[in-house]
This record gives sequence, C-alpha cells and structure tokens, in this order.
Amino acid sequence: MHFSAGHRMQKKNRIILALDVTSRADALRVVEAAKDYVDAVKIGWPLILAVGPDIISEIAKNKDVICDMKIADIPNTNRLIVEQAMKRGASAVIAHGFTGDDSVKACVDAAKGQVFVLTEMSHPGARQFTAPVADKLAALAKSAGARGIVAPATRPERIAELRKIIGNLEIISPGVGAQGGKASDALKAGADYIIVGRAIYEAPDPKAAAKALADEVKRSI
Ligand code: 3DU
Repeated sequence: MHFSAGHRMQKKNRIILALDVTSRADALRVVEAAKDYVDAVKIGWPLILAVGPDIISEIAKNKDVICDMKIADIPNTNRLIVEQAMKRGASAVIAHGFTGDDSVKACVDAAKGQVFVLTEMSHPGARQFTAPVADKLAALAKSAGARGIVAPATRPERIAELRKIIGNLEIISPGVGAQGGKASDALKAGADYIIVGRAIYEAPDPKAAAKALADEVKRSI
C-alpha cells in the first residue's frame, strides 16, 4: 500500500480517511480501526498542530498519507512546505490553485506531480469565492501537471462538470457524511475517491462505520 512519490495510491476501497482528531492516541486508534477499508489517510492542521509533524512519518509507515495543508503561498514558500511534507513521508499534498500557475507548478515540481488542487470547496461559503472560478482552477490543475483535484461530494453535479475539464486526472471528494453528501452520489458522478472524516472518527464504532462505507462504495461502482 505504501508508495513513494511517483507511485499511485492503490485504488481498492476508494476511501481516504480525513484524520482530523487532535491526539496521537485517537489518531492511531482510528487508523487501526479503519485501515482495512481506506486507501490513504489525509492529515491536516488539526492533527499536525496538536501532535507534531512526526505523526506524518508515523502513519506513513503503514498507509499512504496525503498532507492537507491547503498550501496557498508564493512559489518559493510553496516549494519549501511541500519539500518538508514529502521528506516526512507524505505521498501527496493538497494545494490551493487561486495563487496561480507558478505557485501550483512549484508544488507539482516539489511533489513530483503528487498534488491535488482544490477547486470548488464543499461547504456553503464555497459559493462566494471558489465555486465561481472552479472550472478555471480545474483547468489549471491539468495544465500544471497535478495528479488531480478536490471536488465537492455535497454537489455531485459539479464533480461531473469538473470531470469534463480534467479528463483522466483523479478526483478526490470530501463532504460525505457530516457535510451531507453521499458516497454513492459522488462516485457515480465521477469521483475516484471519497474523503471521509467525522462519519468515521466520530462514529461509536469507527471500524463498522468504515466498513459500511466500503460496502456502499462496492455497491455504487
Ligand atoms: O466533513 P468531514 O469530517 O468528513 O471532513 C472532510 C475533510 O475534507 C476535512 O479534513 C476538510 O478539511 C477536508 N475538505 C473539505 O471538507 C472540503 C473541501 O473542499 C476540501 C477539504
């Protein structure tokens, strides 16, 4: 399952666990519970700030880690951030595209292509700024050589539209469960992977929740 930059996350369960817990014990417990049902673990600021960046390497020993720092800076700073994430064992990173092509290309170069670019975000406020330019952000992801885009499971019709722009790039899709989106809708609309956080880590039985989602995935592809 583990791969270094340049390889591909194994597309088996088509679920990425968003590990937004704030203790090391919770992080390891949830990964252990969900490990057979997820293809990768997405780690962002909540866990990194709570526990420290060593958690990236620790989880990367057993699972592909996508570092979700929502990188959005000038090219040089983007490069420095991505280099640190990759050095710690991240398999891919998530970056904003609104910073422009030079900033996105800096991420792509530093991650050897393993970058997912945010397009329209999944929350209601996304309608203000990211939704109106989402098609352009998707086109930028493609022209910059990114691996894929992040697109909203809360609006599956947008996944289908963005798919037309990016061709065979990958789509990873948050918004399933706690934000109201459905795994089957996102996958049928063209998502390669769903990203799921609270519906797994806040469930009374995270293993059962992950398994139920994996079963839903199997039924819908
Ligand atoms: O709503 P959940 O708990 O399943 O978590 C969703 C995760 O995906 C969370 O880490 C959030 O930061 C991330 N994400 C979005 O929810 C929406 C986006 O547009 C991009 C990332």
